[in-house]
Amino acid sequence: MSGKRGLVMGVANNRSIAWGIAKAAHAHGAKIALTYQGEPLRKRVEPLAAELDAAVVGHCDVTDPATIDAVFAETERQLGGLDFLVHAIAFSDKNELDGRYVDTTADNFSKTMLISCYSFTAVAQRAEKLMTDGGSMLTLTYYGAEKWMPHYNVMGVAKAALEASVRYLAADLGPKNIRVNAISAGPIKTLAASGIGDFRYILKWNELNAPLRRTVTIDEVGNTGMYLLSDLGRAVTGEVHHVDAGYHIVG
Ligand code: 0WD
Repeated sequence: MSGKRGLVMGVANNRSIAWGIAKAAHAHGAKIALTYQGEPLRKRVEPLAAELDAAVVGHCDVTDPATIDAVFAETERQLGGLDFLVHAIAFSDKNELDGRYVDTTADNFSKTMLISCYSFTAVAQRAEKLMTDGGSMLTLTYYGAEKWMPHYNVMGVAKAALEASVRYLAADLGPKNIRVNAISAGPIKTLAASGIGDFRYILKWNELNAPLRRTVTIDEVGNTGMYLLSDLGRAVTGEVHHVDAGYHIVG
């Protein structure tokens, strides 16, 4: 990763998957830029950025396109261009991540799709312009895109669309040597995960049933991210790679 410049979006705190990826990229020599969502997260992200000597390129709320434009302009100013992009952003109304999918409201359906799915396309549009020498884009998904999972509900539908968009983006951007992949991570206790009903039970279930008989860590997701973001994975695009202790083969 030495000499590579990357924008990592979705660090909320030191438990975030995005933080696991940022740490690994830094350890392998990359120059990182981080965004934050809103003032309260700025206070958490700034000290984390300092640990990695990372640039903080501003507030980004993906529902506000002006903030997306602003952080990409700042990234270009501070890093001069981009070699990789990490999108680790998702949101749905907590009240609808419990109970039945059939009760999803139109409002929350649209919001979940916009923040958890379309935002990857929105940031890919901006990143493409900065990846003048090829590049690698990575998003985060979950097994609930492939199979019904308790309480994952509309987020599962959004992740299925996100995985499809990985394939369409990979086809569009491949001729520019820009690769687009996803990591399907096993459950990890983060801020976002705490909104999902019965999450502790889901963790325990994975621990008991995954082939490796355990759950995964943000550092393990980060290390796999290095394969997809670096030249080690230079022939890999349009892929959804499971980092889940093997749960997807049994679940
Ligand atoms: O078990 C898990 N934790 C898994 C997470 C398993 C498989 C996949 N994932 C995915 C999530 O769905 C998400 O896409 O990994 C990605 C990162 O999630 P995370 O690391 O689990 O969660 P967290 O540390 O909370 O980071 C997600 C962040 C937000 O945090 P909060 O908790 O404050 O909502 O996404 C960002 C925000 O920083 N985010 C936004 N960023 C810009 N604009 C927005 C928004 N509108 N909404 C959320």
